[in-house]
Amino acid sequence: MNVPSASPARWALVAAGVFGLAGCGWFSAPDPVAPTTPCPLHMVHLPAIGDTGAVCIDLYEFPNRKGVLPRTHVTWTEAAAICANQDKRLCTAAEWSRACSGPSVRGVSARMYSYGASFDRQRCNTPRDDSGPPLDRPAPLAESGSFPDCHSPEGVFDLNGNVSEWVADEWTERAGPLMRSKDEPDAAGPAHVVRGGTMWTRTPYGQSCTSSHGHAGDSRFNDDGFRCCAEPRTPSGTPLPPGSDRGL
Ligand SMILES: [Ca+2]
Repeated sequence: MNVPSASPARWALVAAGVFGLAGCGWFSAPDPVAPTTPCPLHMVHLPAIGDTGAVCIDLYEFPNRKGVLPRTHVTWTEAAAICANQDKRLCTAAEWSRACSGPSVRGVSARMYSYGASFDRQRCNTPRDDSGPPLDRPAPLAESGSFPDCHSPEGVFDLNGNVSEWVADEWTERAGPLMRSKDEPDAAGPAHVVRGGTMWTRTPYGQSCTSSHGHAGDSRFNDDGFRCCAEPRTPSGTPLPPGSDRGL
C-alpha cells in the first residue's frame, strides 16, 4: 500500500494525553511540561506494543470532529483519497483492531469491545434490534462523541457501532461475509473490508472489535464511513523508525 508522504508544515507535535477540539468537555488541556506525542492534533498515538506497530489514529469517524455526523455514502476509493488529502491514509485492519481491542500480545487481544470485555448495547450507537433499513432511508447515525463512554482506554471514539469503517485491506473470505446491496449486485472492482459494525444488532458481522465484513470498493452505504490513520513522525516530519516509539 502506498502511504502518502506528510508535509511537516501540516503536522504539529502536541503534548501527550487525550484531548480534542477546543471546548470539548472531558478532554484535558495540553500540559506544557508533558512529553510530546508524534501525532497531529485530534489523533491518538498508539505506541508499538507486543505484536502491533505504532500508529496515529483519528479520535472520531471522519470528519473527525466531535458533534458532527460522520460521513457516509462514500466509496473505498473516495475514503482513501480524502485521507490522503489530509496527509493521512486509511487505517489497516490490524491498526483498527489494535485501536479497538488493545495491543495483541502473542496473538491474544486485550478486549472484545473498545470499552471492555462485555457488550453494553447502550454504551455506543449499537442499540438497534434490527438488521437495517433499506438504503433509501437514512440510518440513525449519532454525532461523533455523543455517546461519551463509547471509547477505548486511549480515547478513540465510536469504534463499535455508529458507522462501519472502511479499512485499507482488500477483502478475502477470512475477513467475514461479503455483503452486496440488491441495488448494485454487479458492483465492479476489488472488495474491501469494513470494521466495527453499525447500530444494527441483527447483522451477520456483529458490533464487536472482531466485527468484519466486505463491500465492493465502489459501493456506497448509508451506514458505512471511515477514519484515517497516519505514521508517527519526528518533529521534522520524518516517519519514526518502526518500534522507536515504544513506551512513549
Ligand atoms: Ca464506527
